Amino acid sequence: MTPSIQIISSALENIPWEERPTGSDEVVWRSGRNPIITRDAVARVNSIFNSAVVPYQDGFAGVFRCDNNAREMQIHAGKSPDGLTWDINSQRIQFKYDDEEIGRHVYGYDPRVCWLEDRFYVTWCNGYHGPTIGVGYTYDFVDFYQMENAFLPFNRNGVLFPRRIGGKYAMLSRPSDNGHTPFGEIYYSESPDMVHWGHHRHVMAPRDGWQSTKIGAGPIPIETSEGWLLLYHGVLTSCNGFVYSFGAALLDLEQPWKVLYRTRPYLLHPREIYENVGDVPNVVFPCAALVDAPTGRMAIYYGGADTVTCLAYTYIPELIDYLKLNSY
Ligand code: BMA
Repeated sequence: MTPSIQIISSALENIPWEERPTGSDEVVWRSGRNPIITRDAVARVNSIFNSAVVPYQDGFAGVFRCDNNAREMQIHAGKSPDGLTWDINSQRIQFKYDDEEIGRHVYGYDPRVCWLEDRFYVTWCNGYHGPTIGVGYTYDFVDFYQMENAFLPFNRNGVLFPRRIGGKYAMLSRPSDNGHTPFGEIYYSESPDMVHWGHHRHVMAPRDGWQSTKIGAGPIPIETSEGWLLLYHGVLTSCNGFVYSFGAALLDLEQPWKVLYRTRPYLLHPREIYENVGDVPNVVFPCAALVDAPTGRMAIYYGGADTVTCLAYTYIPELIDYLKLNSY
């Protein structure tokens, strides 16, 4: 193992954690408690999946994708003492906004949450004449404020970096179409003010196998001495439709559009019943990761089969070693 890997992040002693099962040699392993969140957590919802979790006060807070029983896609706030048992609001987040044109709710899904400077920013796939990247923020997971959409439609998977890079805010995104998008590459954009985005750079395209159709950024990138550690989903088109797996990449710290390493094999692939059976079969879709820097532990929150929320674990130094040895 590379002994000198530094993880530039805080300690999180109460990170949800289960050791790798005896006999397993997996670099990423599933929680034995999966799925950790099901539709039963909120009355009259169809599914709770593709959701984002962060440390908050003595516990955790999150923004959850809850599709309701009219199959409307909405995001709800929640809190938890331990990251496992969640109290999720029964009402969707009602953003406060200055401009009705942008704030009018159409749909919202696949949130990410990023602590940046002085607040928690939320990015999500926001309906505005098609999907694009909504941006908002909260200080307390009670009041949420909506800003301008980052991009024109059509775009998905907007993921902020947790600090400015070269003095600018930075975001990954995945330009798409208005449907189920049979293509998709990851781009990098900068902003001086979180409103105006430009200086767009290409990061990664699909390759082969599990990531041959499209790819998209997952959780907020984690800063390490080896580069930004990015988990990303990749899609294969099978005879039976899309299959969503996830892998990892290391991006250059100051020029994150430069990919240093990228996993050829997937890290996690739909194989358990809660990943293979649901509203959309064969999907694992990561949207958040918690990190305890002193131990290197990482807890990954991912959606299973567009129906439930699950947890998986890894040790970051082991993951980085694996990534370097199994890169293109
Ligand atoms: C993507 C998004 C995700 C979903 C995935 C699989 O396009 O809509 O929310 O998990 O498809 O259906």
